[in-house]
Amino acid sequence: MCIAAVGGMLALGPIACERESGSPSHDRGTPNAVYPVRGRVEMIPIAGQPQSEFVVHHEEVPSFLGFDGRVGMPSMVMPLPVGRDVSLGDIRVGDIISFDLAVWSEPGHRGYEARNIVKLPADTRLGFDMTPAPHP
Ligand SMILES: [Cu+2]
Repeated sequence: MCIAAVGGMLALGPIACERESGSPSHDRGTPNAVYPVRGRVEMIPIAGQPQSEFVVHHEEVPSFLGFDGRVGMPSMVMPLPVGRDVSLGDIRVGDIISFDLAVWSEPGHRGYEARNIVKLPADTRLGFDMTPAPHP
């Protein structure tokens, strides 16, 4: 899957980057796979600002099957097209969310989008946040 590193934070050389993967979805039919994912919102698209987009720091997705056949997607910060019928509603930067990552993997129709975005409790600990708890 195409992973556009945000702010140059991530070295993602080995991950195949498909230009088409982030294109907005229309009626692409049933996705080839849907992965439940959790993460923290890093950016929210702002109306009138085409550069803004929905960006999530997501946890590892161990079962993810990449377009290049690789299994697993590491935790990373990535822009996510949002499903056409999905409203971000009251989702804000910093929110912890769960969502379904829908993936279309047929050559020529590849793409992905976030669906079923649900806000999780603010104290939800994500895999990449697992620092030792302070001693009581
Ligand atoms: Cu990713």
